[in-house]
Amino acid sequence: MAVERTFGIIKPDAVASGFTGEILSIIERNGFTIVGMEKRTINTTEAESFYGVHKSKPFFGELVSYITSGPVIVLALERENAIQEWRNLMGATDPLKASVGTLRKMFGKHLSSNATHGSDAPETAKQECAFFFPHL
Ligand code: 3AN
Repeated sequence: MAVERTFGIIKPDAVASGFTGEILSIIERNGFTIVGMEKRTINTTEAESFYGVHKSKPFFGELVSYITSGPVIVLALERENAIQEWRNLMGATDPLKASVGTLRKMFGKHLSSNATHGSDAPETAKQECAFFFPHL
């Protein structure tokens, strides 16, 4: 299987709790190469655009205010089958439902503060990587 690229975020709750190093270490142990990484704060305009697909959802406002609430780590990750493997490593969206050993189980707090984000398909991986890493 060919090497694939995906996009990830270590979200504000996980960064604020001091889990950045541990999460990066788990990412590397799971065979991902970090090809892009930046610590930055996402502004409201960027968040509304990034989460545009969720605009009509009742939790959109919560999502935007949360992701802009503090520094995050944005990541471009490569490995074979990266998109699915990164989602497997993150676990279910709701940390309470995530399997043991997944990042959201270990580091997530609840549905909105769920520690990490990951692209869900090849098109979104491409868009999200281009959004945060236009030079890659
Ligand atoms: P995932 O990030 O697992 O692909 P999505 O795309 O369904 O999940 O949702 C995007 C983000 O919106 C999730 N990461 C989560 O933080 C948040 N979210 C999803 N459902 C809810 C909800 N019912 N209430 C609050 N936040 C939610």
